[in-house]
Amino acid sequence: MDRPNKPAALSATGGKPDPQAQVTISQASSLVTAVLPTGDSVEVLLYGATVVSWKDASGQEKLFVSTAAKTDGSKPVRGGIPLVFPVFGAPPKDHATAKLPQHGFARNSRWEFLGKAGDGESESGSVKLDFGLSSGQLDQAWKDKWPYDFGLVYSVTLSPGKLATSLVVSNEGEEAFECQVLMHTYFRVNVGFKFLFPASSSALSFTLDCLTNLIALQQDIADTKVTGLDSASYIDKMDGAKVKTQAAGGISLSALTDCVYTPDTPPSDPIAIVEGGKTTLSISRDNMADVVVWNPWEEGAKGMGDFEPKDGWKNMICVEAGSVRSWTKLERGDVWEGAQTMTAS
Ligand code: TA6
Repeated sequence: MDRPNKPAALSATGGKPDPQAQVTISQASSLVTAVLPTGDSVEVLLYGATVVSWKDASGQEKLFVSTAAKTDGSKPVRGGIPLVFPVFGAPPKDHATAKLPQHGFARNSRWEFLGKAGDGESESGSVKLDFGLSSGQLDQAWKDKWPYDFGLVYSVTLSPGKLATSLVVSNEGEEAFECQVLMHTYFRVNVGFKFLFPASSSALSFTLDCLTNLIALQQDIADTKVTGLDSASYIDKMDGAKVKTQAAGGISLSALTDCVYTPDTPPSDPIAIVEGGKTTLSISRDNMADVVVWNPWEEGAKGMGDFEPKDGWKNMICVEAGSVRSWTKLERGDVWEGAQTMTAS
């Protein structure tokens, strides 16, 4: 007899024996997992349709998830890719979203798994997982705070070395509404070591130099840059929301950073995360003009009960694609779509 809650293996091609992706859903944790024949994998929690893991073929995790993150629905997941809708940040007092919590309700609602791409709907060797959230299935508590008829379809597409996420927002009602969308991606900054060959002559000093270099050169956020935003206008939320222009040479972080960039280059131009001089990830956008760069730093991490380990801020950076600096107004029947493609180098 089958053991209870045994994950049901759902072949992405209707059970035909082929090397395509394997998709499983575990009813207990409502977690959808897809694994490609290459070994690349993605895990999506139905709670918030939150991507909580993206690994490349070697099994290297690309996303940061706090070890104290709640995944039981008691609060939004601290890490992965929380979805921000219909409002980014603290809602304005004089706006229709005023009664909603920071970042809206999408990341703390239960979505439904709509299924996986069948044959022909995705490039070979990739798999598309679709998730849905609509006003019809929204908790009454949220509906009371934001009474509009909407539909969301969130697609997570895994292909070798890439993960794409796209959101389609539709106005299903008679009344127009305004919204903001953001994919609040927490990227891992991998702890690693840069070895610098010491120029020492004697064996003893060579050994000492090696040790010194080893200790001194641990890579973390201090060795990380974000490129592709040079000369972009940005709002510095840590400096009175002043509007500034990004200097050339990329963005290095040395303190709590919370900036909303609106580059005037095409969204398809990649934003890159560069660790120790090597590009490890690039993000291209579609129809999402803004990019938020955030790191809570030591003080921010200390202040978040669900942020662990407390020095984890050294090994993560949020680079968040979104449409947040203005409102998108959807009239009856209007549809909006925004997407990001993350490519591991
Ligand atoms: O995206 C950056 C930000 O808006 C920061 O201001 C910080 O609040 C972060 O999101 C996390 O917000 P949360 O509501 O998840 O604690």
